[in-house]
Amino acid sequence: GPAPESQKEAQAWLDQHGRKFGLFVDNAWSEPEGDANELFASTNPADGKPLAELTQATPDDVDRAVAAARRAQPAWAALGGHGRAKILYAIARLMQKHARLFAVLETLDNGKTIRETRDADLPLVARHFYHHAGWAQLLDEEFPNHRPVGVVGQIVPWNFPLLMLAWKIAPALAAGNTVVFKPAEYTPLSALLFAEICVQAGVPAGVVNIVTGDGRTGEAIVKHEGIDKLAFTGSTEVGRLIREATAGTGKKLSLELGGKSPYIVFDDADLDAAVEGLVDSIWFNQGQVCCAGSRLLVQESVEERFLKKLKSRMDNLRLGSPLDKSMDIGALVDPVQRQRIHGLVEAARSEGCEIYQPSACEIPADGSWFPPTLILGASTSAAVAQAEIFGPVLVAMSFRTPAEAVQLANNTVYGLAACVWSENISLALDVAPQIKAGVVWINTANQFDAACGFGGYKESGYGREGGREGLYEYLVPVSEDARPALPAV
Ligand code: TXE
Repeated sequence: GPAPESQKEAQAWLDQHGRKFGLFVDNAWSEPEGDANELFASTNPADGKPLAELTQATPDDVDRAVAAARRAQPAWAALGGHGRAKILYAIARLMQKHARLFAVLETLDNGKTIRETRDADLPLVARHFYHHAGWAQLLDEEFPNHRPVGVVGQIVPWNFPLLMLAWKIAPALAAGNTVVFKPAEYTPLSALLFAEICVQAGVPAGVVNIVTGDGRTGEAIVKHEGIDKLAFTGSTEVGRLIREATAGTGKKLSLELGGKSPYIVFDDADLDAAVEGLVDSIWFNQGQVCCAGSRLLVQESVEERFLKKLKSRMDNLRLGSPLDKSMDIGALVDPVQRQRIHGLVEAARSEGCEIYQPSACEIPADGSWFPPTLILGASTSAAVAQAEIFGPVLVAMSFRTPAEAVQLANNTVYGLAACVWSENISLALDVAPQIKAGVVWINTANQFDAACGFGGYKESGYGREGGREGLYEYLVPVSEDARPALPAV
């Protein structure tokens, strides 16, 4: 597993806070045991044991956080791009310096494997801050006719707690906004450690405010009149509620919601590489990934061969303690999710589908786990073929022609991502643009880059995160008369 020092450091950090956390507003912690607040627990999903107690922020707390953000915003904007860049670079460096501690804490709180937090989440987080420090520096030159939106409310889910924080906070700060940020109730810890990084990096009071709590806190942020923009990643249902709640308010909004992404394998694909890509696509993070390749569409002529290879690869996946760096599959975030996934798989079984799960896969006695699962023989309209399962469950279907592959790929209310595998680049390049998805990967999967806009079509939401496109979400055009006069030459 990870170096024992990092594990000790994570426990020491929790102990240092008495395993009880208040809210982080105006660069200060509130008392966790105020009269007005309930506490809630965050548990380690790998063993079901509580890690810490957190404060459920009330509408009054949100009000206090928004007021702090409002007070801080003009000076943060006036600091200018170079001033903000300096601080964002400092955050990026500190995230690298403390990457091990963050990786362990994230693994404890979320259940995802240490290999992923160490090799994917943390490097991507640091990269996101570096990238946006660069943008802050270029802002005055590249966006001379824009200004920050103001105060941004940001709400994220539990599947990539820290990475989603970086996707939200880095561009917002680069563009001169201040934020009220809410992590998911299952996974609040890394955001609270991040609060301390902000102080160390020199982020002025009120620029980053972190409030913990469940959907009630989220709702208070969504409805607060002092918020100019909302950025949300999470379920399609809550996305819909937020759209309704903000209709007619003039709040700017970006939504990154669910997916049911197709993974298309043509008969001329490098099948072994495609199997590896699929392992990454659907079993990375236990399939709790918005862009997971959860629908395999394989050309009929290679279907049997491909499924045979896939099943034997599944037999070699190792499930177990997320802190053990030889594990491929960790724990699911919460028993509620396990129950949901179990229900969907059992419904498919009772409808006559074949359910394949590696026989050697042992499920630990405690905690919330689900084995890697392949479903065969589902109809295109079955719940498992249409609903976002958000677990380690792949549904396989076959097609005969490229046209049929495109038709099946688009047979979904979602449009977040897709993969196309073929050694015929003309075929791949012909098929890719016909798929309605925010990103289409060819002969690869899960390539994320801070410079590249990520986001959806259809019910997967709108707005992009990352790169130049992502910055526009945090800026508004200035009207002609508000533009500063050009300096005399
Ligand atoms: O998501 P929620 P849940 C999907 C996935 C999963 C299902 C349920 O299918 O199984 O959603 O997950 C906050 N106003 N995805 O219930 O509720 C909440 O506190 C404002 C896909 O965990 O959407 C958390 O911070 N905020 C998705 C955040 O919204 C509210 C990732 C997300 O939680 C709120 C997560 C409200 N009324 C789940 N209610 C993806 N595609 O990335 C809750 N929240």
